[in-house]
This record gives sequence, C-alpha cells and structure tokens, in this order.
Amino acid sequence: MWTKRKIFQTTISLKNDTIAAISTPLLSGAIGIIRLSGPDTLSISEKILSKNSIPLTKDKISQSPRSAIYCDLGYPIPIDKIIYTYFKSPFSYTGEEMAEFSLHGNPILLREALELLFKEGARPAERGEFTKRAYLNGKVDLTQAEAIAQMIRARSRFELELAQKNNFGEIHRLTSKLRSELINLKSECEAEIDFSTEDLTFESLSERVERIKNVISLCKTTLQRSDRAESLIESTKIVIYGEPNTGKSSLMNLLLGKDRAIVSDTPGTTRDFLSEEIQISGIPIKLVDTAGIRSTDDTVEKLGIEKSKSEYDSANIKIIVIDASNYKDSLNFIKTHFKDFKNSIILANKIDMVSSDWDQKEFNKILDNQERSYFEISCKYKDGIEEFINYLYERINRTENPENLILLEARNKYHFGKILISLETTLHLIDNNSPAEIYVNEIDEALVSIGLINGKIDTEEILGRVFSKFCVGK
Ligand SMILES: Nc1nc2c(ncn2[C@@H]2O[C@H](COP(=O)(O)OP(=O)(O)O)[C@@H](O)[C@H]2O)c(=O)[nH]1
Ligand SMILES: [Mg+2]
Repeated sequence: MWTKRKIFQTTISLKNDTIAAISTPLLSGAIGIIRLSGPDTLSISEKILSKNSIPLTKDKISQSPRSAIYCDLGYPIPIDKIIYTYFKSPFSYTGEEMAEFSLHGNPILLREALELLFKEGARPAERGEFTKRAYLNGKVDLTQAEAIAQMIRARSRFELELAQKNNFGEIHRLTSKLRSELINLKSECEAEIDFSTEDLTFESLSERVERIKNVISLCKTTLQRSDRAESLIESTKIVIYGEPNTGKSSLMNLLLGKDRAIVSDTPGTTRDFLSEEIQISGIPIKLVDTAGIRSTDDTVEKLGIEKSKSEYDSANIKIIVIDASNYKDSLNFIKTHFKDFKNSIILANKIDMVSSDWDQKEFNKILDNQERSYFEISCKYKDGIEEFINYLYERINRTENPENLILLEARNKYHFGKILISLETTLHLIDNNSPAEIYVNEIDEALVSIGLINGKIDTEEILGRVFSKFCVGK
C-alpha cells in the first residue's frame, strides 16, 4: 500500500509496509545484524521471539525501547540466542517503528532468520530502502543520505574523511548558504518588480552584480574542490621511469614493502608496466613500475616502452631513476629526455657504487629551467630513502589537504553546474539591461537546482538514482 505525503513542494510516495534485510556483510563474523522497519515491526517480532520458552509479547517489547533484550529467535523452535533491540518511531534510523536482531554472524543462519521475518509478513528491502525511508521521514537530508553511501564505500582514510564531512552536513551548509543568498537576491528583485513605480531605493545594480558574482565564484570553487578530490580518489598516480637496470623495480618493491616486481641485473626484465595500490598519508595511490626506456628491435619490448611512456605522461608524480654507477649513460639519458622532466623527481640510485666521474652540476646545467627535485639514494642499502619518502609525503600533503576538498556525487556536480549557468545568464541579462522581471526567473532556476541537491525538492527519479547506490540493508 502506498501513502502520499506532502514534503516541501512535491508529493512523494512512501511505502507503508514492513521491510527486512541483513545489514552486515554476508561473511562469517562474530555478529550479523538483521534490520526490520515498518508498522508491523512489533507484531512480526512477537511471533518469532521468546525468552525461557515463553513468547515475548508486543507489550513486553514496547516497554523497553532502545534497550538490549537477550532472547531466543525462532518460536517454537529457536535457531539462535540473540540481542534484540526495538526502536520506537520516530526515534529510529528510518524514523519508523524498527528493530535490530543481532545474531551470530553466519550467513546461512542469517538467511534462515530473514526467512522467518518474511514468513510473518515482512518483505525484502530494496537497495538503500532503509536510508530512503530515513530521508522521507526527515531524519536526514539527501546530501547526508548520499554521505552514508559514500562512507560505506570509501576505500581509503582520505575518501572516508570527505564522506564524514558530508555526513556531518558540509554540503548541507554550503547549499543553505547559497540558498539564503539567492533568496535575498530574489526577494529584492521581486520588491523592485512590485514597487518599481514608487520612490523606493534599491541596492545599486553594481552591488547586485557583485553579489551574483560572489555566488558564482562559490559554485566554481566548490566544483574545483570536488574535481580535485575526485582525481585524488581515482587516479593519484606515481610512475617510476628510466633506463633499464637503474633500479626502478627495486624502488617499486621498496615502496610497496614487498617483492612485487622482478629485480634482475638483466636489462629489459620488466617488459610492460606493473601497477599496485599503496596508501600515502591515507591517500590511495597507484604506484607504477615501467619497462626500461631504451632503443630496441624487439616488438614486444617496444610496445611495453610505448605503454610505459604513456603511463609516465599521465602520472601526477613522476619519478625518474638514473644509475649513479654509470655517469655517461645517466647524462645521456638526461640530455635526451630532459624536456619530459618538468615537475619530476630525479633519483640517482646505486649511490653506494657511485661512479668516480659523477658530476651532479652537469645535470643542473641541462635541467636549469625544469622544476624538479633531486635525491641520491641506494635501494640496496636504503640510503637516502627516508629523506626521499618524507619528501614524497610532503609533496602529496602539500597539495592535498582534505580540509579544502569536498566530495560531490555526479548528480550534485550537475546541479552546481546548472546553478552556474543560471547565474551567468542572469549576469548576461543584467548586462543587456533586462528588467528584473526577466532575470528573476533565472534566479528561480538556480533555487530549483539547490533544492534538487539537498532534496528539498525531489522527484521519484532522483530518489531512485540516489538510493540505488546503496546495498540492501542500509
Ligand atoms: N649496488 C646497488 N645495486 C642496485 C641498487 N638498486 C638496484 N640494484 C641492482 O640493480 C639491478 C637492476 O635492478 P632493477 O630494480 O631490476 O632495475 P630496473 O631494470 O630499473 O627495474 C639489480 O641487480 C639490482 O639488485 C642499489 O641501490 N645499489
Ligand atoms: Mg624493472
């Protein structure tokens, strides 16, 4: 059965039945939790719970909301001893009547228990349906509901921190600020439209333009902060590049803390590139070891070198390894490739057997105009490694402070983009001397976009999209 509820401007549908799902991963664990939410929570619970072989009644359960009840699940044949918690509406995650069953964490047992709930009238929850209900009952706004999904799927501390900020209302605060700015603007425009024939003073047009420009710049920086966060989450890539036999694979293994790449004194051992994920300062990083760059007639090796070059070109952090035991080749390599060295980190490896003619000043002459850093290291004896790693940390952290970043869902980026377009159109209209009657519509459009971000205006379609990203049981 569906009931219609009027929330804010739109009517949305709230299913009024009782749903159940396993909310913890389907793996063996100490406990596994099943959630039940909806009006029949108590009547379903009383049919399957007992204590000392005596059924637990609705009345008994409802006397102690939000407290742990140690009881048997399954009546008359119990299947597990559990902790049952009843949450009285509206003081629950969904805002509805709700219960949580904490069983022992065996997937077969959990499924069996879930079947008991279905048999008594619950139906399987859809993806994200618990959180959807929380949103529909006003427990969270849409950006917070999204943040819950972001927290669940975060793969690194960095991503988790961004999701946590959203969960604690980062986007909500931002959109509230935008909204109040735009509502002020709109009401002033409307006052002007209504009273323009009378002798009232309005803010000067240049002040208004200034205010719109401020909102535009806030939207733009928000989108930039989000792009930066996304590129960090998706693709911070460190690529190790250089001639064969300089110690690239040794460095890869050292950074990974395990032997992943084959280290060999036979040049050309790494024929393709190898990629592994590591975390530096909580930021997930793709670390790539490449095939050594040299001229070769071997078609397979050539292909590997081409691929390595394209990995290098797309890297956020580029590490070039040269061989300190071989001054002539290192100098040649730098002479030939120095144009590609902008912003790179040059590591002179094998400094433990540095060649007698080693002359770093010569490199500086060639690389004079390139921004780059230079370290002398030995992968074999771990000399200079700590200094280099500290620099790597610093470099990653320097640019990437989660404080200054924000994680927006694609849906929200789209709407921020729409706000930008509306406000830029407003400026354009003002520039062409359009009256407030005309451009106030654009401000309205921008307000609609804000409403779509935080869910103050919603449609079934947006909700479908947001909640399909959840797993069942959330
Ligand atoms: N003496 C010395 N040998 C090293 C050092 N780093 C690597 N090697 C050796 O250099 C050879 C080539 O190393 P590898 O990591 O396979 O180089 P890649 O071809 O650039 O990947 C191997 O025999 C390594 O043991 C170092 O710091 N000092
Ligand atoms: Mg190698």
